[in-house]
Amino acid sequence: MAEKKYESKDIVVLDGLDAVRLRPGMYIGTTSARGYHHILWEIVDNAIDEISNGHGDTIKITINKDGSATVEDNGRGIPVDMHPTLKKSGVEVVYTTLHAGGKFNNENYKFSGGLHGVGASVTNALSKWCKVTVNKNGKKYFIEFHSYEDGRGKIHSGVPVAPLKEIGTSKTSGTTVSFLPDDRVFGKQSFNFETITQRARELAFLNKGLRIIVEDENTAEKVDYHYEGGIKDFVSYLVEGKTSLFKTPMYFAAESKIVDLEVSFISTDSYTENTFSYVNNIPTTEGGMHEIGFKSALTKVFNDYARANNMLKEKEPNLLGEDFREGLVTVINVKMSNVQFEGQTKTKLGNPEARTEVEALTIKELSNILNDKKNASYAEVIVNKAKQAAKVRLAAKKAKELTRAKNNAENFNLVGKLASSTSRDKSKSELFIVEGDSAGGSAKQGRDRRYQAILPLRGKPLNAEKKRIDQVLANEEIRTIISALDTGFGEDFDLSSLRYNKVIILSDADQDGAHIRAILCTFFYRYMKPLITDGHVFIGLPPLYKVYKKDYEKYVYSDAELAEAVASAGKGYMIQRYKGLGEMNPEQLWETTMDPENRTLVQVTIEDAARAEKMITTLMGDDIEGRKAYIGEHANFDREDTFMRDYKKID
Ligand code: TSJ
Repeated sequence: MAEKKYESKDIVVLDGLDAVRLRPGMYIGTTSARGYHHILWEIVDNAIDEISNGHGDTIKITINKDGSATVEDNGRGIPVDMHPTLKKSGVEVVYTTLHAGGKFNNENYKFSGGLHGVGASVTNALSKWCKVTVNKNGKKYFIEFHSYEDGRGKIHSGVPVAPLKEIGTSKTSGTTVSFLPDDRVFGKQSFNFETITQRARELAFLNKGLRIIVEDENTAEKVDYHYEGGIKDFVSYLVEGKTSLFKTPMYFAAESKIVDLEVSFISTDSYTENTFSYVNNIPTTEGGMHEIGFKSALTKVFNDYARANNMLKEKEPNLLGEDFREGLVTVINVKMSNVQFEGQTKTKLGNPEARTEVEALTIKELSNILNDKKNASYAEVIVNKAKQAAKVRLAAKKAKELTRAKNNAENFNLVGKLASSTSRDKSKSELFIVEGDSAGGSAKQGRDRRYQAILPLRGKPLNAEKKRIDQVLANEEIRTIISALDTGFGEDFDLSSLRYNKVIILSDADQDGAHIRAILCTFFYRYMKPLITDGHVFIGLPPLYKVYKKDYEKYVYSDAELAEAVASAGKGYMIQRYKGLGEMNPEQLWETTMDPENRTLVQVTIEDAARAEKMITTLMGDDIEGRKAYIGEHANFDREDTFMRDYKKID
């Protein structure tokens, strides 16, 4: 057989948009719910760029009845004139050319973000249709794009139905875009109001003055976010329910050729620090150069202040950064060009110039603020708290050494409490932390002892949010958990020594149970964060009811399911309600809650640190009313139970 010749004419050049369709993951990461919303944020980003550069002030996002979304701004309107070389209108260029748009041109916009900066054309390529209306120059213009199948199995993506057309007059200016994500790409999905409002609120905080409205036409739900204080309001929002040591958050803004910087922080009576940083509206969860620059400036300015005001004696050593940051809640908002993201999740700012710029600007602004006698109380609160923190730091170091020695001695004590598993295979092994001795006993008898270890918890472990590390360690339940996991904690935490692949919290379906879950998750979040971020923490769901009669038995996990079970049971059924795990015998507990074949586990994940933070504060902080309301609303412990956002249901 003759070899087929491979010639230039055989090389397929994929049209830009068709390439997007072929490999959507390359452009939007995933076609899951996250990707589905990503194509919305691509559009919203464009509107935000226009507004943050001084044109317009309002964005409206609408979830329409047909599943499409509409984004509208009151900016200048996308340019409608003919592109000189491409012979298309500006709108058409933006929508059919990868990486086109004002945001790729530094002359139009000083800095411009975009989640990944792929542009509106990606949204167009992955939509069934896309309609753009531009109000500009007293006129109204319209263009529609569609993705269609040509009858030979090929899908043509994001093709204009007709060139841009003038369709009327207009007294306003702005851009309106509607699009329907294509189910041939995304499957059957829909826009989620909560997901959209959460991010919309964050964007409103990060872009002072921006008004962003979100409406769901299906439910008539509507929110309207607008923060004149910007990230200062963000900080106040984050510490609602905490005890603040300042009247209002500290705030400064500064600009240079390289960065626009905005910082706000407040001191609270908590013992942990929380920094939320953003670059071009993107959360930098892994931190990076801007955070490092801010932190070293903060340490320098406050140490200088303490020395100058005789709060640190000559022979006393400087306080550490961590001392000053104890209890501090900080938001850092940076805008800059040519950002480089690094790190495991590409959320760490790598640009070295961000470090030097943020450091220099912070030193200048913060020193100015502290030099003003009016602000003396801010500085004093922080320095005094830092001095206290330094004292405790030294005490904690001693306590830690002590605990290490003690824990070794107590390991035999642990033997009595922990029923270990027999297999050495870590990947299959699970640790159940079980509320109460009686449920613990049932779990020990009912388990698969090869892979399942049981640790019964007697009292409530203490609230990690409110305690210093030495007090946390003084608690026996917490020490028992640390010993059982074998990972160490805090800075010494070492995930590779983790003895169990899954750590499963089993507590009762009542408020006490919810509280225990919250306490344990808070402890893990504060002192063993990778345990959560690496997906090792789960919540086991026990049944709420058993519906049964002769020859029929069904366990029911939520009130919603109960009616169904009753209906399928027919006449003469009985209902047993389980108030606690302790009411189940070992076989029942195994069957309903522990057996990997039958059980439902919910994975605890933290996608959004700011939100998890807020939730933990509400659950664990001083705001008892807020906590009650929260638990009442969310922790009724059926299958939708949410302690932190984005539980993933597994098993
Ligand atoms: F993503 C998008 F392109 F579809 C889109 C763009 C979606 C939405 C809702 C808004 C926008 C958008 C773009 N709003 N405003 C603008 N502005 C411009 O594109 C623009 C306008 C005028 C000039 C100028 O130099 O006169 C320059 C630009 C980039």
